[in-house]
Order: sequence, then structure tokens, then C-alpha cells
Amino acid sequence: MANPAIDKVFLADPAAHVFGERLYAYVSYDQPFTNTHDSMISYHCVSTDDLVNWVDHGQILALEYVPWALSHMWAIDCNFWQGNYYLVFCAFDKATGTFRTGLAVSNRPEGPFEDLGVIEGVEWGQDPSLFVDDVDGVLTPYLIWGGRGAITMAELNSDLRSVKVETITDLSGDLEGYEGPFLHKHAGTYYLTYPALDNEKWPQRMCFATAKSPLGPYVPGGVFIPEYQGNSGTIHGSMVEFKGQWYAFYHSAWVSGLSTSRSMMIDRFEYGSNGEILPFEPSREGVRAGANAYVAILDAAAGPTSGARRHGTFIETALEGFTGHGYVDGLTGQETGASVQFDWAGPDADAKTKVRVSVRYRNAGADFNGRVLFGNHLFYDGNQNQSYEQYINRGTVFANTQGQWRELEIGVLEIGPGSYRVRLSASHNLSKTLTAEAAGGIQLDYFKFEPID
Ligand code: FUB
Repeated sequence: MANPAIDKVFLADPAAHVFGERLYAYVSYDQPFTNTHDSMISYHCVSTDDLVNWVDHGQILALEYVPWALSHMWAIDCNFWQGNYYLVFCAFDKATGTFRTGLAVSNRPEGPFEDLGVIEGVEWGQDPSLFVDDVDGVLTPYLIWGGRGAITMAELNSDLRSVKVETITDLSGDLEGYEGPFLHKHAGTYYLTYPALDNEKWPQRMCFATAKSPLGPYVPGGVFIPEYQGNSGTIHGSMVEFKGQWYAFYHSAWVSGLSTSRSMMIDRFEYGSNGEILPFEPSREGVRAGANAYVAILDAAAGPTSGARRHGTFIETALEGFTGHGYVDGLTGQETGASVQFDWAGPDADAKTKVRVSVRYRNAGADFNGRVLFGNHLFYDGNQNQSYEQYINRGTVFANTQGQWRELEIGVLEIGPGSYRVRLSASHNLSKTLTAEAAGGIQLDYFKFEPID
């Protein structure tokens, strides 16, 4: 079964884009079985080059790294603009307790992203999406947002930090959109897709409207994903062309049965002879029959932005032949460590599954004795040594690799749904007084989590 496209982690509100040869989906994260959207505090990015083999890049932004945000990290989008990747996201702000739209930046599509503050000029900035129009090579950025039963859009200033207030357009007169708008362009026509209610009755259905210019006016075109079995009440999503085929991304409750633990879905769609989006029913096959593959590869260098921490270590990129985002260096003494955030789903709160944990590292010196700690993030209290629940391995030896990068399996975990942190540090048997050379030092590239069926 290929739908849900990813069933290992609860991902909602997918905003899909193609950057280079890969497709990236930017998604909000449902804390498993919390039964509320109020508990959403982070975002993920997942990517693929065939819609079958998925890499989860883990948390790309989390509440604790957005100083102005209070709660409710709901929907997001990302786009490429003037040499960088910009994430637009929403959260209740500390000052007013209402939704504001945030902006974050990365030089890589998979993040991690650094918060740049709120986008000025946007009221109740829930569910933002970032559309870059290309007319004869002239690029113009637009922000579209929704919530409280209305969809609004505006042109952005070129630094993306504010909208051009005089362009703010409320589309309530054109269509009855509820929230979650996404804009794409096909054959010169602008397609706004959005969830809407039918006579104020839930669940939401996915609808489209078309226009000849980004700010409208829009002509409603009807429902293209009707009510279906196992829907999650909401149906936020996006439309993307990948390798010559158009796909609709959205979410369902097909794994959990709950509207608050949602899973990412993908189906093909076609345009009709009049340019309309042809309606379809969510399919079990998705883009092909058979199971999808999922692996989480979590960049150790992304630790702090993604909700994890480093102690006494630092990020480097300088080693010859290293092609990743960055590696963690300085893993030499007892008090040092690098950690990442890891999220896991499941069909119900008690279900346990097995996950193989590996790390990619390099060692040009003496053997390094490492210990790997694993704990439930929800119980994290700021004191890592007390809050971590279990060791994956107390005494893994990270042997000399002759300076080559090597992936090393460090253990298999049996875990239930939740948010976890994994931390690698030097083993207790090292004395703080040892020099780096004597203790043995390694460079750490990433942590890898593979489900074992
Ligand atoms: O994911 C939280 C909220 O649910 C989104 O902001 C809405 O669009 C709906 O999908």
C-alpha cells in the first residue's frame, strides 16, 4: 500500500516543491495521540527522487528556537528566493496570542531553518504559503494565507519580511475558502486550491479556483477531493508537477483514525479539457502499488535548530571530501555530546516497532569510546542526564577509519509513538583530563533511523 505515502511519522499539511532533481515536502508534525492540534510545536521536511523511497530530514524548525512564538505551529510552506530557501510558517505569538506568519531561512532545501521573525502586515497569518510567480523571467513573491474562514493574499516585498499593504486582497468575495490555501500555475492559469466546508458541514473538501493573475479575481471550479472514508476532518495540501506528472499532496487519518494524528497522502491528478482539476477519490495505491521505503537521516550538525543540543562541540565543514551539511567536531571528552530530535508514529499509542540506529562518523586517531542515550523528548526537563530513559549502547567503540566516513550500526530500539532525542557523547570511562589525542576524537555526520519490519 503506498498511501499514506509515509506511515512512520505523523505529518500533516504537506507543501510539496521540486528543487533540482528532488521533491521536498514541508510538513507540520502531529504529536502522536495528543488529541489536539494545540500541541503542534515543530516542522519536518521529507524528500524523495522517486516518490517511493523517502528520507525524513527530521525537525527543520521547532518552537523553542522561535523566540516570538508561543504555540500552535500549524501549516507551512517553503520556496526558493534569491539564492536561499525560505520557510513561511505560523504560530500564536507571545504578544497577542493570535496567529502570526513567521519567516525562516536556510541555504539548503532540507534545512535546518533559522527564524527571521514575523512577516509584517499580515493579520491572523494562519496557514501561509509562498508562491513565486515567473513571468518572462521576472520573479515576484506572493504570500497567501487563510484561517477563520477567509483566504487572503498579497505581494511580498523583496526581502520577504513584509507584504505590500496596498496589494492585500481578501478573496472572501470570490470564494468560500476555509483555511490552508496553496497557489500553483499551469498553462498560464493560476490555480488556488483550498479546503472548504459544504454548507458549514465538516469534513473539509478540497476545492480549486482559477484566475488570470495571482491576486485574482478567482472563479471557483468546485470540489476535486470529495468527502472520503478515513478523512481527518481537515484536508490541507498542495499540488506539484514532478517528472512530467501532476500530484496532489494532502493528509488523512488512515493510520491513526484520529483527526489529530494525520498521515501524508499523494495521488496523481489530471487537468480536464477545459483546464479544470479532475476530481479523484483518495487511493490505497497512491502513485504505485507496494510499500514505500522510509529512513530518517538526521544531520547532527542541525541539532540546535531542530530542537536538540550540543555541548562543547562545534560544526565544521572543512574536511576534504566531505559533501554533507556539516559535521560535529570536538567529540572528545566526557562532557561533550551531539544530539538530534527523532519523531515516530504508530497505529495506536501502545504499538511498538523496531528501529535500527546508526551513525556516520570519521576517526583519524585512537579508538573513541562512545555512549548513545535515547529518551522521550516530552519528558525532557533541561537536564539531559536525568531525563534520558535508556542507553542504546554504553560502550560503542568508534574505531579508527583511516580518515574515511563510515556508517556504524549502534543498536536496535523498540519504541512507541512519540518524540525522542538521541545523544552521542564520550563514554564515562574517559577522564575529563585526557587530551583530545589521548581520548580519541571523532567527527559525527548524521544519525540514521531505519524501521525494521
Ligand atoms: O495542522 C493544523 C491545522 O489543521 C492547519 O493549520 C489547518 O490547515 C488544518 O490542516
